[in-house]
Amino acid sequence: MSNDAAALPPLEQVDYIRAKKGLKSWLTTVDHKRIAILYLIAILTFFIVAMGLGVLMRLELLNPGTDFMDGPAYNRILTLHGVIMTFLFIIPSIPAVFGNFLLPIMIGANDVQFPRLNLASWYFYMAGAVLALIAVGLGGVDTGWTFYVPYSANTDSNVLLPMVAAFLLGWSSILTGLNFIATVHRLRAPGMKWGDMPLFVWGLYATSWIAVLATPVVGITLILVLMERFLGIGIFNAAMGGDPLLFQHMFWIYSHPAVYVMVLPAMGVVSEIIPAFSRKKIFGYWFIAVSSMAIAAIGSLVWAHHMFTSGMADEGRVIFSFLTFFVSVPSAVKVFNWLATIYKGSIKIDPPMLFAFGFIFMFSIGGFTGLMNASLSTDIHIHDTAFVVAHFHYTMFGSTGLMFFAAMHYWWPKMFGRMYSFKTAFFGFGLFFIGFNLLYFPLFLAGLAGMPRRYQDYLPEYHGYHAASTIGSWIMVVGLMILFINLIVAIWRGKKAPMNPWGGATLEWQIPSPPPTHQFDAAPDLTHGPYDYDFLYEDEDQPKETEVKA
Ligand SMILES: [Cu+2]
Repeated sequence: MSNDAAALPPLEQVDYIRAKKGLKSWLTTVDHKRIAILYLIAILTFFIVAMGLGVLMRLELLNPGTDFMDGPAYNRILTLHGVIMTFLFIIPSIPAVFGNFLLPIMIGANDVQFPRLNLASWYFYMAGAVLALIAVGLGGVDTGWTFYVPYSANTDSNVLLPMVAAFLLGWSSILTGLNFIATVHRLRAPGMKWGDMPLFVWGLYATSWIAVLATPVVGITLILVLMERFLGIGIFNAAMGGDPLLFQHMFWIYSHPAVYVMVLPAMGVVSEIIPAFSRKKIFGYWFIAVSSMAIAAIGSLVWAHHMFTSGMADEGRVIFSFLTFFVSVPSAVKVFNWLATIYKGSIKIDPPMLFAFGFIFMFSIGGFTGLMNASLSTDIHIHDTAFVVAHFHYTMFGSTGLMFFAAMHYWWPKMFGRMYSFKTAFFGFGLFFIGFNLLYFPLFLAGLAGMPRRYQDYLPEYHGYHAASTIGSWIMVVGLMILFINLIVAIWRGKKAPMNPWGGATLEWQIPSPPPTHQFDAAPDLTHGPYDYDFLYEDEDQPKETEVKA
């Protein structure tokens, strides 16, 4: 055996990035960490494409009248922005990237329960993405991301491909959910009880149940539209004995719980970052864990709050309005517990913690305006206005999107073994935060003043709101690009990352950065809980490196 071979560490000790070379080794990998990176590249790319479409829409709305995009073109760009952001970015974002990378490590396992199925989920995702892009090439679709009938059953634009794309993306989400549920039930390290799991894992677990139980409903709904459109079977068309409201009920029975598929993982990331940078045990561990499950359960009973102006019965409206108020209770419990954890903590403001503070600000605005949407009297007025657009961008983009970027800044050193420039990250965050609020907050005011959503043009009295909003979009995009470039450059130029740069107590901070292919060659010892920091700080300022004992 040559000296070189003897000198090389055993394969499973080489980090997962350098373990095998070549594109094929990535496209056929069953390593959860590599699959996470495949998702990261795809999801970030689609986010940037859809963000570009958003900037184009804002540019058109800078002034009243048509500048470069007429109504039909605007409808197609708007639909594409919505479809990509919803199905290709925000729904898979945190579970597919950080769930895949961290879930097995956080419970002391070497991979998910079904590694090959995990890779298949990525290929379902890519197949859906490719179909969506082909649809763009064929002229796009102009129905809006909600594909409402009767228009989607009759429009000339191509709905078949985008609907099949959404169907395949749904399967990617279902299979990932199944995998995560099986992994949490079967692969926890010996001695790790449910109450020892990090709260991010609880967030993913609750999310996975929604993905498995609710996603099939939207899949069936889209198939029914295609059956009516191509086979002439009357399901939603009133003239053929169908009911268009049935579509709305079925669509939102999935799509409202889907907002919790988006926000529950984000809340899980907040529950990891806040105690680590407050160096304080999380306040009310079980309240947060149970509220994740409560949000998943109650969140499945509120869908018709999207239909308060659809002509549904008053009794129904009152019930769904009440349930929508009710689902905000477990969310408020989480916000209270995060603030209680910060209170009297020894706070360290590194980039991930700044994002977590940003989340609490954005999510609170999104939450409170959600209560305005939930109350029947105000919703009748603000339904389908720019107010709703601002609301869901604060909850989806300002909360989940922001926590996706926070997760990148928290776990980048672990995923790539490199630190990034904090100064640049703070600067990028600042521009993002200012730009975001200048972009979306004026839309609350425009909506209250009657500005409809999805309109390519507007009356002169709305000009001020739109001009401010468009300028905000430029500032925000510059901030985001600075954040992304800072992280990507760090992969090659960043200082080598220690095993535990933030002083975290969950298991990923007790294995090397980046981790080896097989992160645990023996069951990890679980001598302390996920938020017990004392063992790290005994009488030193810096967290000591604690290797997982073989
Ligand atoms: Cu909803």
